[in-house]
This record gives sequence, C-alpha cells and structure tokens, in this order.
Amino acid sequence: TGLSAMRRGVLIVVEGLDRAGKSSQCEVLRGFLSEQGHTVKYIRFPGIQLNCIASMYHWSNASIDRTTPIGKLIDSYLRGSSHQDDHSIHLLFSANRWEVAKSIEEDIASGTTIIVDRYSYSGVVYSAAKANPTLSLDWAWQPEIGLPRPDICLFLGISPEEAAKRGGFGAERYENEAMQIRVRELFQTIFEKMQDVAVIDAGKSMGEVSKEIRGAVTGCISRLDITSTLRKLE
Ligand code: NYM
Ligand code: MG
Repeated sequence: TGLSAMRRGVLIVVEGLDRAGKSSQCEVLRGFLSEQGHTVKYIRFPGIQLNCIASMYHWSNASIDRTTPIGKLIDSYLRGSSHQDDHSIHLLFSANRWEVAKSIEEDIASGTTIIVDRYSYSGVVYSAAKANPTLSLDWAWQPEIGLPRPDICLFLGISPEEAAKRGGFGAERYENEAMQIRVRELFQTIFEKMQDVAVIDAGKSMGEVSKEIRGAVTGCISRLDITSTLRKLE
C-alpha cells in the first residue's frame, strides 16, 4: 500500500585499473538487476549530468560521457590536449561528482538503483599516484567528504601485466605501466581499511567475474536496510 515503507535504491560503485573490464561488467550487472525488478541507471565518472542520462545511459561509446563543462575540461586533459596543475585537475574530477550528487541522492531516495563506473576512489588514487609532494591521499580525500556514500564498492583487481595483455594500454594520460602499478598499490592501501568493499579477481573469465559480482551485490542488497537513507562519505 502507499503507506508501506519506500524501498530506496542501492548505490553501487565499480572501481579498478584501466582495462579491468569495469564498463562491460557494469552492463552485465545492469541487465541482471533489471531482470530482478530493480529500476537501474548506469553513470560513469568522469561523466555527464544525471538529468541527461535517461536518454543516453544505454549508449556504450565512452567518449560521449564527458560533455558537461567540467567533463569537457577533464576530457581534454586526459587526451593530452590541455595541461592542468595536479591539484586543479583533481578538484575538477571532484567537482564533476559534486555536480550530480544531488541527482544521485534524489534517484536513490525515489527507488532507483545506480551503478557508478569509477568514483571518489579512482579520484584519490590516480591523483596521489602522481607522487606530487603536496598531493597526498589525505589531501585528495578532503573534497570527497559529504558526497553520497556507496552501499557497496566492487573493486575489480587485475595485475598491470594482465591489463597490458588485454589489447595494451590506450593513448590516454595515466595509461602507462609505471602509473598503473602505483594506482594498483594505492587502491590496495585504501581498500584495506575500508568497509563495504568487495575485491573481485578480474583476471578470471567474464562469466566468472560477473557471477562473483552478482553474489557480492545480492549479499549487499539482502543486508541493506532499504528504509534507511543514503549515507555520506566521511
Ligand atoms: N580518473 C577518473 C581520475 O584520475 N580521477 C577521477 O576522479 C576519476 C573518476 O580518469 N584513467 C581517471 C582514471 C582513468 C581516467 O576514466 C578515465 P575511464 O573510466 O578509464 O574512462
Ligand atoms: Mg580508461
């Protein structure tokens, strides 16, 4: 009845190195959750504004997803056609999340489950991996405080060697072996201390990985108090 408690959506984040298969796994998970009767949205960071997504989220071409004013700045930086100070680009990545934070909260509150392809964890790890002396993990985390907190974070772990085998690294900034090795170490550092993270061995086959993901997400949903409100990063 209308008086029964409103089921909120679930905020699911998928993280990992470049070439770990995040985007494909997000797509498989979206299909699974839809079949289970959930209303599901897929978003990615760096990304576009949530209100544009309703008509676009089924598009698979990554390059269309960086179309907000901030997304465009990030896109040109990643492609190497512009330079940014390390701190400045870090704050832009964070601002890109803040520009959709409210829509995420509203969607979750009204019962939509959201799958997020990269989030604050990529944010802090990629920036801190640059080893800029005034850009520590701790510094990098500060602008993330107060953003919607995921109910579960799936970390798709893959060795840099395995990632390199999968068609090699792309041409984007950060897609080189030295950077990926540091990124991997830093992901491990932050996820060791974190709750609500499921580490998935993404070196396995596509089917095995999606099965592990389904298991972790199903477990999270069964434990979740769906009458609760979304928490915030702290
Ligand atoms: N990236 C992503 C960051 O450096 N900071 C962030 O906050 C986020 C969300 O963007 N190499 C980096 C990690 C990736 C790059 O993402 C592009 P993708 O999902 O590979 O298109
Ligand atoms: Mg990439």
